[in-house]
Amino acid sequence: MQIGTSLTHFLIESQRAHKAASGDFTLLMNDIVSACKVISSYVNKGNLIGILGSAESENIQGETQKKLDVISNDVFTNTLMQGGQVAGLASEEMDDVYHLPATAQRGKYLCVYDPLDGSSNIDVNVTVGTIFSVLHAPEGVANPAEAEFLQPGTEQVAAGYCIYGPSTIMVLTTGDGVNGFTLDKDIGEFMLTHPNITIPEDTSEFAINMSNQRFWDAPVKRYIDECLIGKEGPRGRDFNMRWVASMVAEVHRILTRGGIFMYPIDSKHRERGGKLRLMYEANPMSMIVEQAGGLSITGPDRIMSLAPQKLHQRVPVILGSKNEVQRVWDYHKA
Ligand code: P6P
Repeated sequence: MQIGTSLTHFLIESQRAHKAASGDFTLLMNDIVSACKVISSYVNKGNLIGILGSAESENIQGETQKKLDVISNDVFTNTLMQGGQVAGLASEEMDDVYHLPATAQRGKYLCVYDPLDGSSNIDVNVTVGTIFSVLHAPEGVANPAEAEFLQPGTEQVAAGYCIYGPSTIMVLTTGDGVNGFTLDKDIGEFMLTHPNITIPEDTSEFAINMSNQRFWDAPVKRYIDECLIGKEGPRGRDFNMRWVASMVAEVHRILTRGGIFMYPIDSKHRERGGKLRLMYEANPMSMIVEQAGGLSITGPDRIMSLAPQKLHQRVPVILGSKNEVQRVWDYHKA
């Protein structure tokens, strides 16, 4: 579809292409779009309406919740609950799966989300985003339990994020490529601006939190050391580094110009299994990256093949340009 198509039109055309489609997914996506527009508005207003800073509460991760974390979670949860297209919800900000009120209409999807990823950046006005993953709900189950959410990434119906940066951009895949839509706030519509996104297979830019260097395992130490040696070493070229501490910003940069993002296992996070969460960070971002021609691994394994054990399970994440991630994968097999 050509640049300038609205996301609404794009979804309707996509529905038409799937003859059997009931339209329920289109309605769910419209709910997600509505929630992200509201979150974008709150994020952009920030302290003008006094919503930055701490909510004086903690989530299951033991992280202090920012006011905007809680507000974003409420917006996303209530919008999808009222939209009638889901049978259950789960969020980084809610300890347990969310059961809809008895009177609420149920639908055939589950949605798992990080309503405001990178929120530690909110107070310093750095880019944050919403990450979401859509799964099939089990037939005829009024209140799906945690077990029904624990589906491997390969089972995702759709995945996406909305990045709240200089522009608000919705990036979405339903398993048939990746497309990006920029919010035109004058008309309140997301417009197709990044059709058929593909990640360059090679890169000279890595993203990792270097302060954890002494905790890394040997394969990651080897890879980063070679990048740092640059053209005098085995890579034969110099590398650049970025670290925003906002996964949505890192992934969007990689989709736009290539790169490799690494939050590997390390001795500091080994007990917890890693830093990032499988169900609402690693899996949706892995679907997007793979659909855009990249790779996404834990180090030894493909992330989307993992069988989830717990809703808030953490995993190591190494994703991005195919040839760089493959090199790290090979170092883990060496
Ligand atoms: P660190 C944000 O809290 C997050 O979950 C990801 O968005 C980001 O990539 C990572 O953690 C940043 O971690 O240890 O650098 O603060």
